[in-house]
Amino acid sequence: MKKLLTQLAKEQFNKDLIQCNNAELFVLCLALTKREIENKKRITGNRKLYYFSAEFLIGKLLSNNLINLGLYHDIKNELASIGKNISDIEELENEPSLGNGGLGRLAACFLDSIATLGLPGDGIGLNYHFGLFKQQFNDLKQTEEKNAWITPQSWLEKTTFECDVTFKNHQLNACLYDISVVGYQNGVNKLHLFDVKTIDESIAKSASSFDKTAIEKNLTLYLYPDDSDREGHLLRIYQQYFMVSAGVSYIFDEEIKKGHSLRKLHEHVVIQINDTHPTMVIPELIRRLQLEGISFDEAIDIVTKTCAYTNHTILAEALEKWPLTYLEECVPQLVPIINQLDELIKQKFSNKKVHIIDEFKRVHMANIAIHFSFSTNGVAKLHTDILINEELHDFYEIYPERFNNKTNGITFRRWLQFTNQPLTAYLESKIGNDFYKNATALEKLLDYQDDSETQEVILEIKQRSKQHLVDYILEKENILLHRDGIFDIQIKRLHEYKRQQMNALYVIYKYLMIKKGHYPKRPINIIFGGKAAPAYTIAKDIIHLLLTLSRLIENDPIVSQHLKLVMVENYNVTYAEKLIPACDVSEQISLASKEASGTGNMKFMLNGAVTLGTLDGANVEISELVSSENIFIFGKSSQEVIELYDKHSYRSREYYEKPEIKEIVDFIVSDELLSIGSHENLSRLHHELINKDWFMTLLDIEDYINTKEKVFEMYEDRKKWSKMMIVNIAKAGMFSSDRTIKQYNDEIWKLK
Ligand code: 26Q
Repeated sequence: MKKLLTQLAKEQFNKDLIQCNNAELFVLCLALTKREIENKKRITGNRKLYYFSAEFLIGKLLSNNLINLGLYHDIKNELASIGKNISDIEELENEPSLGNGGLGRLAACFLDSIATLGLPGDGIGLNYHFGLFKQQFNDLKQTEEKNAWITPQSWLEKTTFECDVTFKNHQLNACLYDISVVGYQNGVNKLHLFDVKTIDESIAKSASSFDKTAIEKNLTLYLYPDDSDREGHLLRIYQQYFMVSAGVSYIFDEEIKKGHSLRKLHEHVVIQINDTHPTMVIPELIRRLQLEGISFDEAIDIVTKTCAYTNHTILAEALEKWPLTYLEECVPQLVPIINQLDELIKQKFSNKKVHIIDEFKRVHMANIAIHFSFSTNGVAKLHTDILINEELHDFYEIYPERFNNKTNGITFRRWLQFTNQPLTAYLESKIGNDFYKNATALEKLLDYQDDSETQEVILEIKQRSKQHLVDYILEKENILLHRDGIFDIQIKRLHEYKRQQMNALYVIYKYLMIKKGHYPKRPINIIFGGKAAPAYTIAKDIIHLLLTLSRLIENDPIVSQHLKLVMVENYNVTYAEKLIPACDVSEQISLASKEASGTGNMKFMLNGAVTLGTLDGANVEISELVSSENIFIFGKSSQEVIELYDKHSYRSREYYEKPEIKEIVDFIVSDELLSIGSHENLSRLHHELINKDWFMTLLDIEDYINTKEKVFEMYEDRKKWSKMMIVNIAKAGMFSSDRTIKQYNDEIWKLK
């Protein structure tokens, strides 16, 4: 065994390894990893990608970096030799929560795959001093705390890069921190996180209260502060412009150092715009190229050939539209350019839906991104089809060749090799190690789907993961789950379209059944995790309902023998890593047409969970791959849902009037729940479901309950269930982000 840490302990602390405490061991692991990364080659090439994103939800990096460096098992064993568990050392790292959810985590998986494939590609983002808020539950309600993560032990590397970013009334000095992104058995790219030199952490009072006008002190303090007021919107514009302007300075610097002419930017540089948040890079690039003596027309041509845009949502409220007056107030230098772009488009096209500035003088960021980039992609087949046929159809008619699909993926280094080491080792023993480099090699496992021994081992591995999770949740949440029960998990941001409320209604259904003496064959554990945006009232009401139900069940000595509900506190990447390996049933129950892709669905499948879902986002592709015997699909189709919206014909009350549904929905405001929870929250949610239900919970509730009952019945055929698990694992290869990135590169980036 290599004695890597032992030697370092002597050098750094003049101690034997065994004399080091966990904090010192953590420092040693970090020092070792950083040194190894420094010795890796920087990935280079003649054409380079810059992935611009307001979010990079990278999660803890120690173990991930060790895996990619090929050192994880050596270090784990060396620690074990002195009686230490590597997971106790991992614990000491703060998680950088520099993202909200799917979009930010996708960016992190992509960076891992880009480096793993040896492609020259850096991330461009912001160094938020406080990540997404820390969620706490008080009085069965979510409260938000600020979430600091930067310490001397963080992965940030201070660089010497500096540039000025100009706003209307100030000029800010940008500085740059890098985080190295090491590929699996490959070289290093960088995640560049820009920061403001004059940032002042002391003005951060709580999770969202601070002086929002002192830009020079607060610009990079928080990831997307609560945007319910005008100041919040302005701050977001400042953040976005700061990121793209500093990013352009960085790119120009690199290009000039390489001796490239900025006239040929598109030959050497490709910029991927991750949702609309970095769209100001387009007018900013045009402005900066003009400052270099390039004409407006030529600048447009260069920029259009350099930029590519990814759309992650079709929810109208998530498409950014900034009032022109806000841009005038923050970044007046962009306004003439945006006006010129708008005129250009208005001359060419009379269709108002493709205009950049609308009649209310709002700037449609997605419209800029589509007109002035060479590629627009959706993130799953169904999502791209909906963009092409519905949401962006008018653009598709203008630029059919620009539209393309890139179904999302996840990095198997983190979501299999790291999170599920027993499964990984077993897979390797069965089918060899090809799948590390070529994920579709997992299909070899299909040969074993009917093999009793394989089926048994797969079930045993799952059982061990469940036991770990039971221990962890008991410690963290003080709830004892049924170790031999079914583990049904829904983890994702709280949003009405994701329909956590529908799962809650199932819990009520089951609770009432148990109360009537109909006990399930086996205990059921229903687990939730997720944060609600601080200003999203209904999402917070749903959390309150879940916490109230959980308390009701815990207080009931009979029901709790058969049913458990836990809403875990502060769900984040680290928590996901503990939950996913233990899951039996993966809840992917969004209203069809609303979830662009989902990526949790892929992580669960890879870890041997079976999906209970609607035909939405990437569930459609999962379902095609595993075929209908190995997935549970329910609910109305996206076409039916789109039609209901078009015709304005959905009335939740009509569904509510059905006695079975009424009984369940009315339980939200029953004496039992009101004696524990808050009248205000519960009755608001109850009212919302009956009178609005914009995301059609009651439309699918019956089908959902019936299908879920079928799932739990099927679970009792342990052989058959294990076969389903095996097929799901075997077919997950398609969802490796290595595949996704290869497609981005072959079809969009063309890096050499
Ligand atoms: C918009 C305007 C103003 C302020 C904030 C925003 C904003 C912030 C974050 C809009 C959207 C987001 C995040 C979106 C997101 O995470 N989308 C998810 O992206 C995943 C990766 O493609 C998909 O798998 C999910 O389906 C999609 O919901």
